[in-house]
Amino acid sequence: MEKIIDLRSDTVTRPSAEMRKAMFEAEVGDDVFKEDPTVNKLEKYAAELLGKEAALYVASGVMGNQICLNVLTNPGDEVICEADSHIFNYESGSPAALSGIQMLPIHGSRGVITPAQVEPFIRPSSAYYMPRTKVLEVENTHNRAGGTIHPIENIIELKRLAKKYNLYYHLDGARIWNASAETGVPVSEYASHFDSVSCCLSKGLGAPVGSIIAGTKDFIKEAFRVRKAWGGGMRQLGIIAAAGLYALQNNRERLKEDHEKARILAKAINENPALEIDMSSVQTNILIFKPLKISVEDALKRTREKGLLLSVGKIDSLRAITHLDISFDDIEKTKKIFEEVFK
Ligand code: TLP
Repeated sequence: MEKIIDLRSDTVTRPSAEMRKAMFEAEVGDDVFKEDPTVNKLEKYAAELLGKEAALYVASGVMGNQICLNVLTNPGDEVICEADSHIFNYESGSPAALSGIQMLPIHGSRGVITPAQVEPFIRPSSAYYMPRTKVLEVENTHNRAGGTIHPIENIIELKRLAKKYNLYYHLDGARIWNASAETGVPVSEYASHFDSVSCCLSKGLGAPVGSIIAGTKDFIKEAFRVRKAWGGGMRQLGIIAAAGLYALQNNRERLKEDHEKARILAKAINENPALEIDMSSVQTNILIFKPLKISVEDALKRTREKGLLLSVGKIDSLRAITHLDISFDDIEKTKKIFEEVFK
């Protein structure tokens, strides 16, 4: 049977034989008692990599972001984010449902909001009748903007603004590894500017499950409590944490290859008059592009019939993501399918 080329997300990867071996051999204990040696090793390794005092292994990116927001806020508080951010669009309304807080989305450019845009939206602390602005959030790389990298200079300027107004600063770094692999800016440099960070092990890094959150010791102590309260206290967790550790140790460098594959595909999309892509958004492994002659629905159906899976970027656009189970040959096949479907 022909291989299905699955470009829906970088979450669709399957653990490699080496990763499964690491899982099979993992030493385990009860993590609710903090006695799982593999989880402890993963958390220590991740904290060091991110340059933070402590880290916590959590079930997913959503859980990571939401625990961070919960720890940093009180009910009634407000969180400023970019309008296309994951935290605002794709987390099932959890800020309101789980923490009783509201989001204030600001339209940015390629996922980036500037201090000049943000400052007017910070609520005056004297206005007791307004929500309290408590957190400023940044997503890097930015999923819905097409995997765009948040420039480090702007990250630093936003931090200055956050500190000026006593706001916490949170990073949704689900794909911070991609940003770092592409720019050469170490993940610890990115993370150093934030009070809390959340990063996924189950996207480009190829682990089957899990995310890491990191911050100060006190922050992680509280996060540990919230994780348990939300049913995220897991037991012999080392079995899956071993995959996360393997992913962090072995699969970060190779992300550049995913970016190269995305660029090859982006070039073909750009040259196809039946497709539209903003080439300046092509920076890492995510491509967001529009079919000009058929609907998004039709495009999904027709590519699927040819063994190619895509997802929806925004209502009017398609999304293709390269990842470690996609070869250069798959990219060539994808280009051919695009020529047949989009003409
Ligand atoms: N993104 C998924 C979908 O939810 C859209 C994907 O296929 O890209 N932050 C960012 C920036 C993300 O892209 C995602 C997942 C998450 C957080 C949440 O991670 P999970 O799915 O592990 O909860």
